[in-house]
Formats: sequence, structure tokens, C-alpha cells
Amino acid sequence: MKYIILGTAGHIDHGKSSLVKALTGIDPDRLKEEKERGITLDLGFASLDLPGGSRLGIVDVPGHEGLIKNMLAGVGGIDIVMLVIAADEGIMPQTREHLAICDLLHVKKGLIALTKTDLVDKDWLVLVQDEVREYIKGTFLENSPLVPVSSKTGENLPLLVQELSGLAAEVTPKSPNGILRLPIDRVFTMKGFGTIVTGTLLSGMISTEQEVDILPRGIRTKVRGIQSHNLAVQRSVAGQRTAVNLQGVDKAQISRGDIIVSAGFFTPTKTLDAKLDLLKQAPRGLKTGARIRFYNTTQEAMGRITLLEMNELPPGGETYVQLRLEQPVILQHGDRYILRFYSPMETLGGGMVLNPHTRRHKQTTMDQSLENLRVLEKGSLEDKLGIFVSGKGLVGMTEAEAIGTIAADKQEILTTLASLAQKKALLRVDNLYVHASQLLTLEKRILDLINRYHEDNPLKPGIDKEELKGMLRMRLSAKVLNLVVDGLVKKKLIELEGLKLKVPGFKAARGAIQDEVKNKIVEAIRKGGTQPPLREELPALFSISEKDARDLLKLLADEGRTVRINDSLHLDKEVVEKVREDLKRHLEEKKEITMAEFRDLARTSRKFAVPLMEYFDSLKLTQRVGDKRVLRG
Ligand SMILES: Nc1nc2c(ncn2[C@@H]2O[C@H](COP(=O)(O)OP(=O)(O)OP(=O)(O)O)[C@@H](O)[C@H]2O)c(=O)[nH]1
Ligand SMILES: [Mg+2]
Repeated sequence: MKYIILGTAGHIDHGKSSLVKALTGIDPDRLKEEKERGITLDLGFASLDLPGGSRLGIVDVPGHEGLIKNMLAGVGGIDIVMLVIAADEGIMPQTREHLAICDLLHVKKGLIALTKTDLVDKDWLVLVQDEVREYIKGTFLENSPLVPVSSKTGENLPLLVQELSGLAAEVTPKSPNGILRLPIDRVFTMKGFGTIVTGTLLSGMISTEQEVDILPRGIRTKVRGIQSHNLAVQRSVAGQRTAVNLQGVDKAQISRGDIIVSAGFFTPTKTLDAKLDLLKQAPRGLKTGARIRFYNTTQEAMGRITLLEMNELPPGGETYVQLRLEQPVILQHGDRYILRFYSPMETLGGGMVLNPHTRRHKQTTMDQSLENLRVLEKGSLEDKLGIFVSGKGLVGMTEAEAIGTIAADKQEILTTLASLAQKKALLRVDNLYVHASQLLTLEKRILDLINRYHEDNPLKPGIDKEELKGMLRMRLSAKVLNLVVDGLVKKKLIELEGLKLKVPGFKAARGAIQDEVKNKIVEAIRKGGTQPPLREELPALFSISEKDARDLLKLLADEGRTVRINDSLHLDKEVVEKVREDLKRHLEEKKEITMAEFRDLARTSRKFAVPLMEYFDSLKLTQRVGDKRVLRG
């Protein structure tokens, strides 16, 4: 079975709902108020099995100029439009507006039903037909069937069905191989079932028991049951009008505009880049900063527009734009959208979403941004994926994200990613794809950082990876860093010594000087006995920086060549050992020692005796009792 969605369109009272009823036997005006007032207020639904074997899901929209918002919620998922024009009135404002909207949304096919033929005579009918033919020139309906009908007398209804079958046969149905997207157009409760939502299944399929997300609400739930065209089914596929019974979700929690999607693929967005076509009949031009209303399927959001290539766009013009919305929406590359002025509410244009997750563009890199948008508009899937993955920087993009970003066949996206990885345009790290150009940038940053590190820390053997990661100050997965570091090591651009990364040959260049200074310090400390030069004196003694002095002392202690008493005092190992022996002997004989006695015992001055004594305390050799020390334990 081929599933196609047809939407009505046209001016108020031109006979859309009557024609749906005449075709299907179903009155799409389901609300009490609609029946009483004789106008359509909200979307109505019906279905029709066509002779050619297609099943037509029908969405009937209101024609009232104040209800365009509801019309937009219905028209977003249609394949075929039936533009209804009353023969007695001819083309009216919403005939124009609805046709323009369908044109902007790239509705695939359509026809014109010239209704109420029973109210006009032959000559009049011919004139109206000419007028309509003239009007649709240059739109997607040019050369489409034009069928004069009457819902009242039934004239030409069979011909209309025949033309619809012809169109349905030509239309490529929505893809069940995309990712599940079901924009909600109705929410209600049913006794014994709980919450039911309905919508036109835009892509993919939905099955009972499936785990789904309701976005942008962020509700994860399970599908309890599905109905399509009033029959309970196990699954429903793209192109079907679908009712879903949701588990554990309250009617009050969700509303029209929310979207049911496969769990884990989509992130709501508020900033997007798009191509905009401003309607020729737009009442005025559009300036950067203008407040707009944004529509996509059943979603609506307020926001502001930035024109990326100019400050003002005249009616009929086109440009790349950035939209910053006040409410989050769920979008994919390739989605069509409509913009209306914030006030007065008039349709101004629409186009294609190019980048659903974007950032503010800097003026300095605008040329590159625009070039990327050109590729996203006209390029191959491969080129587009390259741009999206590159845009994720060093954080990388997962397969799920890629599938959620572009409205295309799932398998095609996966195959293209794999082929890009094979060509080394992308690098695959676990389930992440990172763009090769990003890796080059990272390589360069790492080399710069290590070189700078050597300059700032000439006496350190190198930098460890954690420290490097911190200094890079980038959002970056540890896996990607490891990979790039390993690559640099393989290319012999850096060396890994122990846990330290360094530029090859670094030690050879610096090591000799360093060793020389180190030896001199060790010697001075040894000679100094219990009164060696303090750290603070080393810079003057050996013409090194304060930082070098600190680093070198630490290095010597780490290597076991000196003993660290405190930050500024380091002693020769044997000297410390000798003092320790003397102290121990003294305490074993005399049981206690004063600071003055210790000073003499260690043949030093008070300045050195105090930290040295505290050092032995810290080793738990001695312990303080009053102003004396005794052996501990
Ligand atoms: N004589 C005649 N009257 C018609 C025909 N089709 C519709 N009507 C009448 O026109 C009026 C409007 O018809 P609807 O079908 O409600 O029009 P609509 O386009 O659905 O209107 P909205 O949904 O409010 O935009 C009703 O009174 C219908 O009875 C027709 O073919 N012939
Ligand atoms: Mg109606």
C-alpha cells in the first residue's frame, strides 16, 4: 500500500470541507462550533482509498485568514494539495496565501478543484478557468489538473478521483527509512486508553512497545498502541495518519507542536541557519533584527531574524539567514519552514533549514560561514556531513547525531560517514566522527603548547597528558586527544618519555646545562653541611631563575640526591644521616634535648636548627614535650 497525504487549501467558504465530505463520506468538521457556524476552525481528517491502490490520508484546513496558524499545522506533512477555488468567487486572498505557503513548503504535487460549478453558467466558468490558469503560472501548480466540480450535484467527482489517483501514482511517498518523526496535531484522552495523540507520520515508522521521546518536552515514554485510519495496527509507516496511545503521559503534559521521535537522536534547538525566500507579494521588505513567527509542521515559535548577506531584503528576494527563536523546536537539515511577520500577522516567506544547530556567525569569518551554507543548500550528502562533523569541532559527532541532524535515509548517512572515514576525511574514534581538519588544528595546538612549555619550563623533562589537556582549554574527548598524541609520536613530532611528552631532542639541548647546574647545587649543598645555601640564594649563586631554583631542588629531591627539609632548605643526604645518628644517640643517653643543645649538636645556627628539628618530628623520630624533644614511641 502506498500512503500519501493530501491537504486542502483555499479561501474561506470556498467548499473545501464539503468537497472532502463529498469524496469520502466523512465530514471533516468534527467540532460542534464548526458545525454550528458552518466554518472550519481546526484541522479535520478523512481518508480515501484510490483506485490505483494508494491510500490517501486527508487533512482539511481552515480557510479563515485568522486561522493560518492551524492551516500551517496541517499543511506541513502533505504530499499533494487540493487547492479549492469557488467558481462563483474566483481567486481570493487566502487562495493566494495558501498557494504561496504550499509553494514555499515544496509540496510535491497538486490540483485545483473549481467548486460550486452549479452556481455559475458556462461562460463564467470558462472565464474563471482562464483566470486561474493565468494565476498559477510560475508556481508548482502550473500544468496541474484543473477540475470543475460541484459537491452539491456531484458533477465531475469521479473525474476528480481519477486525477487524484494519477497524482498519487506520480508522488514519491515519504521514506520509511528515515528516522521516526511524528508531529502531534491533536491530543485527547479516551476512556480505558488514556492519552492519545494523532499526527501525520513524516518519516520512519512507529511500532508498539517502541521507546520514544516527546520533544521539546523531554519526555521519554513507550508506545502502548497504534491506530491508523481507525484500525489497530502493530506499526505505522511514513505517510500514514497515525494515532498513538502513550504510556504514562498525561494529556496536560503535551500539546500540538510537540513531536514524537525515536529516542536518542534529536536535540531541541533555538538557533538555526536557513535559506529564506521572501514572497513577491510580501507586504514589505525584511530587515535584520525583525521579530518573526516561525512555523514548521505543527511547531510554532517566536524569534528574530538576522540577514547574513545584507541588511534589508526586498519582496521577491532570497538570502541566507539566521533565526534565533524564543521557544525550542525540533528540526533537521532539509526541513521546510514558513515565516510570518510578528505583527500584523502576514506570511512573508519561507525556505529550507540548512543548519538546525548553529552559533552566531562572527563577521570576521562570515565568508566561510556563507560558503558552508552554500554547500548545505546545494552540496552532496558527503559534503554536508563533512560540514556538520567539522562544526562539532574536536568533540566529534556520533552516528545518532548525524542521523538526527539530516533528514535523509538512515542507511545512506551511515554509509556516507563510513566512506568519508575510509578516505580519511573523517576520523572514527569509537562511535565518534571527527573531521580531519580539526585534527590538524589540534596537532598544531599541541606542538605549539609543548614548545612553549619547554621554553617556560626549561628544567622540566616534559608535560604530562592531563596537564596538556588542561592547557588546551578545548572541549575535547580524552580518546581524541590520545589518538592525536599517538599520531604525533608516530610521526616523530613529539616523544613520550615515561609519562611526559616532549619535543624530540629537547633533553639533549637542555639536559647538559641542566645537569651541570644540578651538579653544582648538589656540591654546594654538600659543602654547606648543616648550613647550606637556601633556595632563595640559588638564583644569585648560579644565575638561574627563581622558578628554575624551585624546579631543580624538587628534581634533586625526587632523584634522591638531596633531602628536602622544607621548601627552601635542602640538605645533603649524608649530612642528614649524621645528624640523625647523633640526635638518636643523645636522646637514648639523655632522654631529652633542648633546641639550643640540638643547635650545637648539629653544629648549625638557630635558623637551620628549627626546621631540621621539625623535620625529625615529622619523621616521627622525635616529639615535642614542653620546649624540649624526646624520642617518640
Ligand atoms: N451550491 C454549492 N454550495 C457549496 C458547494 N460546496 C460548498 N458549498 C457551500 O459553501 C459553504 C461553505 O462550504 P465549506 O465546505 O464549509 O467551505 P470551506 O472551504 O470548508 O470553508 P472553511 O473551512 O471555513 O474555509 C457551505 O454553505 C456549503 O454548503 C457546491 O459545490 N455548491
Ligand atoms: Mg472547511
